[in-house]
Amino acid sequence: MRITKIAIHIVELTSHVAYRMAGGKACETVESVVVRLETDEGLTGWGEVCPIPRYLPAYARGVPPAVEELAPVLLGADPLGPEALMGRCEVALPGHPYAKSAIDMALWDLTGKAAGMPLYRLLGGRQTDSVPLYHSISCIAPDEMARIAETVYADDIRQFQVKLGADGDWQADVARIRAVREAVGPGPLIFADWNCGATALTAIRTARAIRDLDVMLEQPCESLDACAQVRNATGCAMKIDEGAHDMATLLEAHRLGCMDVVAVKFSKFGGVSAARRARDLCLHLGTMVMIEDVWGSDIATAAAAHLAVATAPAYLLNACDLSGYVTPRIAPDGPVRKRGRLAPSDRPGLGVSPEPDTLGDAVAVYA
Ligand code: 0XW
Ligand code: MG
Repeated sequence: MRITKIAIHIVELTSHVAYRMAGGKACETVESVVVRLETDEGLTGWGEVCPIPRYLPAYARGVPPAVEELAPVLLGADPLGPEALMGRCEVALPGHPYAKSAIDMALWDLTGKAAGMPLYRLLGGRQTDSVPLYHSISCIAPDEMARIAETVYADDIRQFQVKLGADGDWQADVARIRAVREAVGPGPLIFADWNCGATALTAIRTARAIRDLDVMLEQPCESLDACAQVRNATGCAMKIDEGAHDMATLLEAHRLGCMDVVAVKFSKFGGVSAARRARDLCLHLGTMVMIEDVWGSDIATAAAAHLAVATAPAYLLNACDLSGYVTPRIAPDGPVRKRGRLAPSDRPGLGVSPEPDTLGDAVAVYA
């Protein structure tokens, strides 16, 4: 089988609820990049990457030039066996993991379709029917955040991400955490996410003010050293997100003792292949994982569902139904939240059929 055509589509995704984070980061309407690979045997593979502006060293408009650079490697190549082809892409263009993420995802979709198997089977096999989800709550007024928490609690969500720091008021952040904990009661998991936006001092003061509550902290500061300082000073369990994006940073966070949980996001690491390797290292280290991406719609959500069900449930904290936060749905047959959980399709590959009308015309085609 040979790749005969690469097409890139850009779809604007708008959040159902205005979504704000620390440091002025927001994703009210963001561009998601869809990569479509076509083959001489009539199969089509789909990949998606949706970088939130200012979130990571990644931007949507950076994807098409990277794909153009890699087109000579991809066109005419055998797509089956994504890691082999991605290795050649790494030689041709080192780095740019977020752009490669969409290509690698599309190669896995093709490999699954060629094998006639759902992706989870190629990733080692299904270890569970469905996986738990968390719900991420935008950094807004504490009572509004509590209302959102109550609504999704009624849909059986038991893990809550409370965004902090958007207004630079640490006492408001204390109120946010308290309001959500009060709304959901003592059992559910809460992670308080600063998205790198706090100093160690602010994060320590905030965490000490809620020390009577059971709350996990998430990526309070930009550097892993500062995150470790917060972890040591507060004794609170910590999730590392932005700071762990390759094998070296995973090992560093582990060495510093600040990584109780880590977000394995496809576009941080470079796709499904790289995320699977990262997951395996985390399980070896004894770190629990969340399988997701930065943002996106049905294609990225489907990929997360497949890798998540192929992950040992004891080490899988959750996955994220990104498509549930945004409109439009790129592929209405993609996996959706059901009773607080997510399950992948049993159709071959990712099992998603993107809508041509939603994708619109390709912004670039290589053939
Ligand atoms: C990347 N986000 C903003 C979207 C996902 O829901 C999780 C969240 C994060 O930073 O963890
Ligand atoms: Mg985070």
